[in-house]
Amino acid sequence: MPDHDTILDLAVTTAREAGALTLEWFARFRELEISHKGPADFVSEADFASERLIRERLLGAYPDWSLEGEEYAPTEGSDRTYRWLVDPIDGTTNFINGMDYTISIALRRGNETVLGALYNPVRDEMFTAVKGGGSFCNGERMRVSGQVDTRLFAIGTGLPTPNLSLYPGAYARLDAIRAPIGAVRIVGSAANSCAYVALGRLTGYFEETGFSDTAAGILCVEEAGGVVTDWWGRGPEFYERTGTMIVANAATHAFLIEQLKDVPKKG
Ligand code: LIP
Repeated sequence: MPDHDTILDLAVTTAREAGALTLEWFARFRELEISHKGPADFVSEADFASERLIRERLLGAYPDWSLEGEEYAPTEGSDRTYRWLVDPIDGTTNFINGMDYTISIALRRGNETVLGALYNPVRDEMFTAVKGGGSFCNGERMRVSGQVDTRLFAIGTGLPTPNLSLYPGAYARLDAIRAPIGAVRIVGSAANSCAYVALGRLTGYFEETGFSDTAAGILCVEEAGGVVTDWWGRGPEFYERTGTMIVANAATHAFLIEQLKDVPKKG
């Protein structure tokens, strides 16, 4: 088993390569207006190409490990201990509108995330984390915000697309947090939102979304001193399955648990 730094280097190089590849589509997003292709085809070409590249690099280096991505059926390796979780483009709606998206790669050993690389090619920001080794943005150590004043909280969330109606309570939750805080922000990529919490740009973030989008981001937040639970304050055995999660500094986390408790929820 190679050391974590060696594996992280591979994840970082791979995320950068996938970033460069997807930027070629991203740069042409205005062509969608005149293209015969719909937005779904446009983004899925980029998504598939990104995941193919990531699969080749990661499984090429560690052929016995498993890999679960968003676009292809999972690959089950002979070594069941290690599993990559990949989102080749997180923030596809942002992507087709020319806004920030991310590429997320996390490595799981059994039930824990041991390292992750999360890359925003638009801003050229690389977020990395190793369990017990801290989390970094372009090599600089990250710490969650120290903000404790509710009036200055900046809280990220997401409004799922499409079929918002399948997510009851989305607007009620916005309403529940709106009044006392400084700002609500929809970053448009769950992974990037987690990274922004780790960096202190957001004091917290909550959403119901896929775990493969957020596994690397969650480790970044934990390693930056943040709190991660589901909407009921419960641990990974719940939020990894349901995707309902809060990642935040301690003060924002306590605020969100309290404010969201009476709003209709799934999970
Ligand atoms: C999406 C996100 C978006 C979130 C959605 C979904 P996709 O992922 O990152 O921010 O609101 O719930 O998870 O579909 O772009 O990979």
